[in-house]
Amino acid sequence: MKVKTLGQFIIERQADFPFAKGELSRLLRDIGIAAKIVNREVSKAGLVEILGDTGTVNIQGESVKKLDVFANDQFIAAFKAGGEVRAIASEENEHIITVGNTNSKYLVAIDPLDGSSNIDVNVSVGTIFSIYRCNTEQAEAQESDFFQIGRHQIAAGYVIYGSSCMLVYTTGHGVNGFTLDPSIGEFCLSHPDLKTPEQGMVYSINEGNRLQFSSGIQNYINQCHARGFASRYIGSGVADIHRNLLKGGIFMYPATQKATQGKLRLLYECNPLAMIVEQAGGSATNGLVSILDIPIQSLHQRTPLFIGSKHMVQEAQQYLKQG
Ligand code: AHM
Ligand code: MG
Repeated sequence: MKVKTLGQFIIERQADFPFAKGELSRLLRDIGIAAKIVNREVSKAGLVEILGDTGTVNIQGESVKKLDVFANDQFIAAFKAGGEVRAIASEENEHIITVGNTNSKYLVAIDPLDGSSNIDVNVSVGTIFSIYRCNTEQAEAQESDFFQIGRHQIAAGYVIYGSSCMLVYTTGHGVNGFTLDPSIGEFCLSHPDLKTPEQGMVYSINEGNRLQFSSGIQNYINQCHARGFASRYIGSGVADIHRNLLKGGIFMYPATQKATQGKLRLLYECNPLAMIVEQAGGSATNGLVSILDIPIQSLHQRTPLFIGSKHMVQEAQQYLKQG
């Protein structure tokens, strides 16, 4: 069988952008390299007990960083060295990070390790990334340069550190998934032109919050029960949405009484996931409008999220209108 690596695929697809000079290709390649390094550390996470606790010094005399901090540092270092990124917005940093590449065209928004509460218990975690064009005239990018609707994303993707490591991305020309072959250290094309089923049999929501949901959502959940849908909730958004993308289903993180805007972040969680799911034929909404059309006013803005198979999201939205 002829294997196609991520690097080969990216170069092949550069023709999708007639005036591209290869910067986006190089940026995607940099993300792939950083993801491999993060994967290596994630898969060693269980050894922390043996090698030394987080915050202490391991047997090699290196200090052991928390994995989410490690992942953040790793991606930032890759963007800095790669030279294609003007500024970064990360879940781990209150403000944007400018990396000194004043001529580069792109901005990256990233959640370096999503679902990080799952690391200690050997459950999948992920990285989510989103790439925008930097439209500023000034050398130094500003926070407001990131305030673009999700529909303006140039590319988006995620990496899932699971039973295998996968990188899934889109540049607006369909979605492709790559699985890391550890024997050759390369991401290989495993899921070309991914399409999500229009209807699924799975709903994913933290039902522990049920009493805090609006009656519309409670009624939709009742409907899922009545139709015998399976409930699946890992608590790692990337893993839940990845499963539903492949098998069909809906993932919901609605507003609750405590979190009136929901929990998830628009810029580096919901927008990239929404672009991927829409590109695969699914939908993503906050209950009223498409996630990709929500105006953004702050880096860490939150939004309710309903994402997945088109017919399921449409039906949930009907219930949401009831209040
Ligand atoms: P994080 O970015 O702090 O890890 O939080 C995001 C995660 C998502 O991956 C997941 O879908 C959600 O939080 C789970 O939240 P909850 O524990 O409230 O159900
Ligand atoms: Mg997150």
